[in-house]
Amino acid sequence: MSSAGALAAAQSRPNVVLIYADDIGYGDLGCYGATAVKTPNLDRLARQGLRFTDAHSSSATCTPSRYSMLTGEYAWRKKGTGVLPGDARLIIDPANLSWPGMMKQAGYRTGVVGKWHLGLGNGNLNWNEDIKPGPLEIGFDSAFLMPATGDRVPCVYVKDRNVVGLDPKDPIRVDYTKPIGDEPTGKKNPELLKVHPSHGHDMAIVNGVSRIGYMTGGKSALWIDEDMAQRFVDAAGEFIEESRKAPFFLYFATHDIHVPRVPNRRFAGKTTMGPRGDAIAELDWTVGEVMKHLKRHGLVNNTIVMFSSDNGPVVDDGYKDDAVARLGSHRPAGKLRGGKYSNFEGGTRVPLIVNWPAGIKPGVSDALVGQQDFFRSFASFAGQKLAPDQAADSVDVMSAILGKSKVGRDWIVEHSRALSIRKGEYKLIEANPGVRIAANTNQEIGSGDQAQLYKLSDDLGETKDLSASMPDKVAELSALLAKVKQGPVPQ
Ligand code: NG6
Ligand code: CA
Repeated sequence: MSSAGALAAAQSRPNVVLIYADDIGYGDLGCYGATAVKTPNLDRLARQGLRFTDAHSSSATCTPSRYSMLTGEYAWRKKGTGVLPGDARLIIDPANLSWPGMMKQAGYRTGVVGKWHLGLGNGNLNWNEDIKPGPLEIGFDSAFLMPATGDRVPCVYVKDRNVVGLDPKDPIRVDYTKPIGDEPTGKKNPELLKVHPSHGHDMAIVNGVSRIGYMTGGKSALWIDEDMAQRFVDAAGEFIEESRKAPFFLYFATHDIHVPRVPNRRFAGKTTMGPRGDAIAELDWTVGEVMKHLKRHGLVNNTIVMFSSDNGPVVDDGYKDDAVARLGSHRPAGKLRGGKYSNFEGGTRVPLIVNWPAGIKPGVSDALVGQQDFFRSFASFAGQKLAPDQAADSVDVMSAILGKSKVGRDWIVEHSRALSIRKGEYKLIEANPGVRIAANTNQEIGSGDQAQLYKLSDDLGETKDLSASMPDKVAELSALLAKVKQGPVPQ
């Protein structure tokens, strides 16, 4: 296609905005059954769009889910894709086409705002110079990032390739192995903290919150947790404004509701659940603000807005923020067992809402879809051909995403400490001996000395292990899982 032809084709295409929340569970939103927190903006998006009941992040933690989603390759195939420290190198190979790179080829303007957590640079990064490779090298035209997580240093924003607001006379240093100089730490100086750790998180202190990792310098660039949601909304607004004439793809990854949960003052006390509930209220506000930005430019009708989460919920993830004490009857994973870090469904089955007034009829879909499928699905939607070895674990489920088909994937692999496989009504969790409940987070890992088998159609809560009575099913699913482990199996 000529470039003018490509442009004309692109102009008839809807924009794509993915709002990717952090640690939001299957039961954390009103539209998925929560009553202890109000999520009117998300509920509206769901009511006027398609709400999925069986959508999955690829993993039960952040980095691998994001890696799989952006590359279309299961993260567990590649070493070094576990939860990353804030000084990790970029784990996505710029030589391979990624989801944003494909969107760019299809004529979209591409941007990322928010949590990255996929590493930056090539190792030994100097935060005071140009930061690369990073999102701009894998196909994003613009970036406004939190480099890793809210609980990991460096606690600064990066715009495109530079730390925002950095004073060159006060350079940033980051170390994940030892304290730098005699800077205060959460461990030595708890009197300086406004939010205290419950486990880990006792290193560098920034904004009265101790984090993972040590940093010094960059004082003028340090973030203020309470302002973070606003900063991200503003950056998303800027990107939408700059891109309003082109079709655009925005990957907007919120910090909410990851720890430390320090929402803006205006959300404090919005729920009876303390900061975890208030962070959900802030997340819902964020969604409303993004919609307002789209509305201001008349873009709501022709934008596909998707909302999902990188992994299931966790209550105590390392800070004393009252989340356990004030949970009440709220069930963060809804009817599912387990949550973040778990091989039970609560680990990866997450909310997915897809809203496109011009193209999607409102409803509920039970189709099985994975976030790693977005890449191939949107490639087919945008008319981009992918070779079989590109995005090799990604399945084209676009007709399910658009509500034209009730059927998504045939089977899916879920990843936490071990792998699980889902096919039809059954789910197999491979044998993975070890503690059943993680000591600090009190999360059920899904471990077991033998493989476990559940029939989800009768037993969504995974309470009855059928492995002993159904050896043939165990063998069938184990064989499929073994095959997928060896390499991508198309479906
Ligand atoms: C864990 C952290 C937890 C969280 C998680 C990653 C400790 C004790 N716990 O190691 O707080 O940061 O990593 O979360 O440090 S994720 O959603 O980014 O995967
Ligand atoms: Ca997460």
